[in-house]
This record gives sequence, structure tokens and C-alpha cells, in this order.
Amino acid sequence: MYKVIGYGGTRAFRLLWMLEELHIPHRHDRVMPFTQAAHDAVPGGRLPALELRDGTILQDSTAILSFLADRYGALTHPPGSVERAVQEGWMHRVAERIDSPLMNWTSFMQGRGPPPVPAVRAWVADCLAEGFAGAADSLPDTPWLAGEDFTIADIVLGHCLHWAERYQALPEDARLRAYLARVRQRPAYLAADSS
Ligand SMILES: N[C@@H](CCC(=O)N[C@@H](CS)C(=O)NCC(=O)O)C(=O)O
Repeated sequence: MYKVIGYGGTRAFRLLWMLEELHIPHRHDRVMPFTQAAHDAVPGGRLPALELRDGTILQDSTAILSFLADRYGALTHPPGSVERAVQEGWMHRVAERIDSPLMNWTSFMQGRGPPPVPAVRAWVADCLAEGFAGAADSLPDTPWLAGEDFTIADIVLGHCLHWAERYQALPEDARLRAYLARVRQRPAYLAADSS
């Protein structure tokens, strides 16, 4: 059975949500990041991770989503299709423009590391707001990012919106809020273990 390693309040939620989408039974080992337990659990202590049935450990949430999508032929467009390029474009864009500043913002909110000087804190907030604004302006007319069908790109953006809300960084933008509301109607999102 697959084992998700990582606390459901982190990017591990993406993996738990994906496995619910695929109806794949799994175990969940709630290891907190930045702890000795994380280093004991996975190489380099970097979470989340997915342990395969043979003990292999995969790391990086987006790589794991791609692995599961390709392995089960679900929540992804076929390689070489235009839709696949759109899907992957969204995954990269969200990782660079939203996930990265959101990680820094979260560190500030959690008080991890030295307190940021106000200008740095404001710059990170601006970067995050710009990332969200760019995503909002680029949302397609289709229900999901790469067309009519929900894909792993939607898990990544949906998770970032859910994460931003938790850290008081969710923008007011009505388009993003409507998108998040759609995400939240998915039974797998609701079933995923966020603890
Ligand atoms: N791009 C990675 C980011 C993972 C990440 O930054 N994890 C943090 C915890 S939230 C961590 O374990 N950092 C320790 C490290 O990178 O060594 C992903 O999507 O999984």
C-alpha cells in the first residue's frame, strides 16, 4: 500500500487528495517537516514523500502527482498533446509564482527563521499577490485549468489557494474564489486527510 509521509496541513495534502481522486487506499504517516523525524523518515528530510509498495521513496509533490497521474492514466492529458503543455505550464507557473512566495510567507507567519525586515516581508507579500493576480487574469473559460477535465494542475493551484487561506493570504479576487469554491465541491478534496 502507498504511504504518504507528511502532515496533511502541508503539501502532503496534494498527495492525499490525489489518492482520494484515484480511489487508491493508502496509509498516512504524519511527520512534521523540519524535524529530526523528517530526516529519519526520508533522505534529506524533505517532505512530503510517497513511499511505494517496494519501499522506494519519491519526493517533491508535483513529481509525485505526475507519477501517479501517468501511472494510472488519470487527471492528466496525454504526453505530446497541447492540453498537456497547458497543464504543465500551469504547474510550473504556480510553483514559481505562487508556491515559492507562499512558502516564504508561511515561514514568516510561523516565525521560522529570523524575523524578516519589513521591506522583505512586504516584497514577499507583493510577489505572492502578483502571482495570484497573474493566475486570476489567465484563468481560462473552462471549468478547470487545462480544459473541461480536472487535472493535477488543478490540485496544485487548488491546494495553494487552500493553503493561502490558512495563512490569511487568499486574495479577494472573485475569479479565484469561484475557482476555489468549485475545487471544494470535489468529494476527493473533502475526503482528503488534512491532519
Ligand atoms: N517543491 C517541493 C517543496 C517541498 C518543501 O519545501 N518541503 C519543506 C517542508 S514544507 C521541507 O521539507 N523542507 C526541507 C528541505 O527542503 O530540506 C514539493 O512540492 O514537495
